[in-house]
Amino acid sequence: MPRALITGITGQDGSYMAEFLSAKGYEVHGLKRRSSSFNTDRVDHLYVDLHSAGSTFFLHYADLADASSLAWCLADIKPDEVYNLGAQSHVRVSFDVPEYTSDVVAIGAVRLLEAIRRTGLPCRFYQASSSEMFGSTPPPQNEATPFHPRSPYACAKVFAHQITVNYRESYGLHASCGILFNHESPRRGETFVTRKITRAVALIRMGMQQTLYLGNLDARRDWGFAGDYVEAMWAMLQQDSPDDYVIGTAESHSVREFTEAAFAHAGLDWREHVRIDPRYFRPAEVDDLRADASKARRVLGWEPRVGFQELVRMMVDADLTALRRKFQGGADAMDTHAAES
Ligand code: NAP
Ligand code: F7E
Repeated sequence: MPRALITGITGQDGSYMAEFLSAKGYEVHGLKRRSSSFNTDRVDHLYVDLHSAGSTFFLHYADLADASSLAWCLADIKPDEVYNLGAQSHVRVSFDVPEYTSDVVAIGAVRLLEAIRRTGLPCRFYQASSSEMFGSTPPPQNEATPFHPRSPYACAKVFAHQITVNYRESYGLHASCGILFNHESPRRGETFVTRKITRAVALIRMGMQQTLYLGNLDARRDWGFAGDYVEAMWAMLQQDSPDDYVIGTAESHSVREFTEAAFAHAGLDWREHVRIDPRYFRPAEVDDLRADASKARRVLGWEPRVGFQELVRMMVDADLTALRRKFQGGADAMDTHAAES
């Protein structure tokens, strides 16, 4: 039974990755952070009581900011494949906590790579690189496009990307980077723009909210479905040689277009509900991202299955269903997290 270790298993991608690998017959291990409240909602359905026989899903306490915890986990688990998906992944927040973001995203990757090198494990390594690294370089962006990062998050991702390439070249590690464009799902964190919109649409549709405050509506992103993208990550580690791949849909839409589509799907006119709040503007913006993922199509045989309209519908429907279920279940109200970014 192949064994995988996933950092960031409690996040959006980590949860889809864990499901995907479990279905392929892997023993799946994930690193989780100690938190004062439960942070395993996205993977709780995979958990089987450790006391029952045949469990193939395991969580371990560790942190990308804590090198010894990573080294111990690696030595203990001895994975065949390591997926480094853990990160402070919010671009706007990275302007508020640049040092922490750099520590976890950039130095966290070195800690993990160094632990692999020093333990001498013959495992394959996946690094979650980001289209944010392209920043202000115009689209379409592919593996040869120069990086021009526009945030502390993106700068840290460039470092993590380059150090992964460096460990591959220096030590012969089977280490690959997936340069993934934005990918979303009903499990997307509530403060990323797509989920913020679809969640607000559900609340407005149910008469529980009137107004949605957003920032820059002109920014354009290449939005795909997270469930499709974890398959590309896995495919990279199945290749004989490690390499780097751009993953995206090759289609871009503005935040305004996403907003319009999401409200329309719920029978609402977005102009009646959306207001601009400059506090959601960023000190430096990334205007336009659109992937040229032809290498992934050619080498990995990977293509996205879910398109833009289907993604919007999926997310709005999921938020409406969750809200209705919560109310039918008798809860007081849907949690309306105050700290949106
Ligand atoms: P996400 O939902 O924000 O999940 C991030 C994960 O990292 C969570 O499990 C989080 O744990 C964990 N984490 C945060 N700080 C950590 C630390 N100090 N030590 C260990 N784990 C830590 O992000 P995602 O959307 O799944 O993205 C997965 C990866 O792909 C990230 O590296 C992200 O930067 C990158 N990426 C994402 C996209 C995208 O569009 N989604 C595109 C390109 C690249 P908690 O649950 O405890 O917070
Ligand atoms: O912003 C604009 C905002 O926060 C998208 C991460 O997964 O993808 C993600 O980073 C756009 C930006 O994602 C609001 O200015 C307008 O132009 O959903 P987002 P992101 O910054 O693209 C990349 C590939 C990653 O690697 C990251 O980890 O939407 N926008 N109004 C807003 N954004 C937010 N969050 N909130 C607003 O109110």
